[in-house]
Amino acid sequence: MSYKDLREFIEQLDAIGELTRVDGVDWNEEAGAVFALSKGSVLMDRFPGYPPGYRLLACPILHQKKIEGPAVFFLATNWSTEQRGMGLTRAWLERLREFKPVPPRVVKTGPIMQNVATGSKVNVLKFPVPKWHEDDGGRFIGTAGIQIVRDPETNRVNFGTYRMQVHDKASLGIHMSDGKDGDIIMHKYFKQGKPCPFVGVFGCDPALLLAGGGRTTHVEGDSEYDFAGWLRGMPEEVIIGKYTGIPIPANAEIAIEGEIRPGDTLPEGPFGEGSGYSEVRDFPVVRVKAVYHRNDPIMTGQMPLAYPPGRGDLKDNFQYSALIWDQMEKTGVREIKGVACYFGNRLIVVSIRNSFAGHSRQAGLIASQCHTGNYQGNWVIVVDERIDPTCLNDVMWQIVMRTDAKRAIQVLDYLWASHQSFFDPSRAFAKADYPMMPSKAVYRSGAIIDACVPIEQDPSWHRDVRISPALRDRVMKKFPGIRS
Ligand SMILES: Cc1cc2nc3c(=O)[nH]c(=O)nc-3n(C[C@H](O)[C@H](O)[C@H](O)COP(=O)(O)O)c2cc1C
Ligand SMILES: [Mn+2]
Repeated sequence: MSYKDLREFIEQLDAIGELTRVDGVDWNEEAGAVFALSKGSVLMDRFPGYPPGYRLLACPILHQKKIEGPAVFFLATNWSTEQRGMGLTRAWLERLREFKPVPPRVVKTGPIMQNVATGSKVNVLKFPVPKWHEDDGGRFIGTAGIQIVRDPETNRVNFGTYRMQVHDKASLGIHMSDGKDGDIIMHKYFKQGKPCPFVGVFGCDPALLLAGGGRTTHVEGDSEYDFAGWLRGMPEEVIIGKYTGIPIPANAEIAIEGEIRPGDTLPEGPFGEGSGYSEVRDFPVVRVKAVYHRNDPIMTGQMPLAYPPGRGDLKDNFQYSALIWDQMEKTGVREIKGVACYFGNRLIVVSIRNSFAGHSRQAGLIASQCHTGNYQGNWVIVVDERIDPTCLNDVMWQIVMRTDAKRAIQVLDYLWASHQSFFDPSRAFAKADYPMMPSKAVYRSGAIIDACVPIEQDPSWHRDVRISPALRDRVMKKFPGIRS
């Protein structure tokens, strides 16, 4: 079962009992709290001060913390498996390997053009844009949307999901972390002294959201559009934007065209992030030239939640895990048996059949440095094959019982970080007595815990203490009253 657009997807969510509907929520703090406190996806309507039908779908497609099982993911990807745990990651990895680009199809017009506003009529606050968290510095749109640019050197169309703060009705802050494709492309325009043409889509189908926010890699030439089309099982229909020449999803709900001018920045934030509030910094501004939307538009959005997880099982992010596994194999790491990511990918656990001296270290270094692992991949743990990375209890046992700290831990420095990193070297550099660009000084250290038993260690030393299957069977038969 696929879906043509967000509206069809919402019907499908409803049919499997994954949708809550709430009316009369205030955009100011209430929408965020309603999403955070409710199960799964929430469709909000009748915001005070807004016409009925101007809706918000808060949908945790890429938000593992709020997801009990993968049902919504299966719906969004038009795919499913009975597998769970490491089996689910492996199944998704196999599915990813079937990827064939499904490029978008250009159409003349579509529902997104039902309402068009340009010039002085532009007003992004005609939608009930939420102030998500109590201490956010303003209202944020595009927290689950796609933001599209075109590489001026290769013409490749790129999109990602980046939050946008509403500064005023025609100005939006754009928060692209250093090193994201979107950020790199924007700076190519700036180096040429040109503004960067920009399209923001603030309500769209989940295939686009998964392609945009999923930290996918793309081989040269492919666009996230090709991935979204493949995920959905049919090409995205797109309209070429009048002001930017950028393809806009024809069946999306809300979109804007605009540009980012070199040197045009405004203070952005704070915003509640996965790691806590990210504080105020100067970020580029999109000056909006046109707003398009369907009748009764549905914004898509979501708010990150962050606090210590408590006693429940920590859920692994199988989407990132499969990507890292794939990228590790593509660089030639042998005998990978499992990958599990936690807290996004801030903790990555890899299991391997340790096959030569140096193998476990290679696996750890590549996991920490491949594209999807690199960004915020603060901690990497490598364990032996018999440890299931989706079971953190066993992973901890391996570290505590089977490693020598001095040998196991390798600290790495000057790694890819984000503006939401807890430790921020730019603060230390602010006092430097030579010219600095503090906003560029976003990097971090990281560590690998190589918890594999060293290959040269004789396995007969400290053999596992276990009850053999034969003894177990004998005793269970003889004393059936005991609990197993
Ligand atoms: C809900 C959601 C919100 C996100 N917000 C941001 C953001 O504000 N800034 C950012 O740099 N990345 C954000 N990301 C991550 C990027 O969307 C992701 O890394 C994407 O792959 C970047 O694409 P790019 O490398 O093509 O630029 C978000 C991801 C999700 C799922
Ligand atoms: Mn990209």
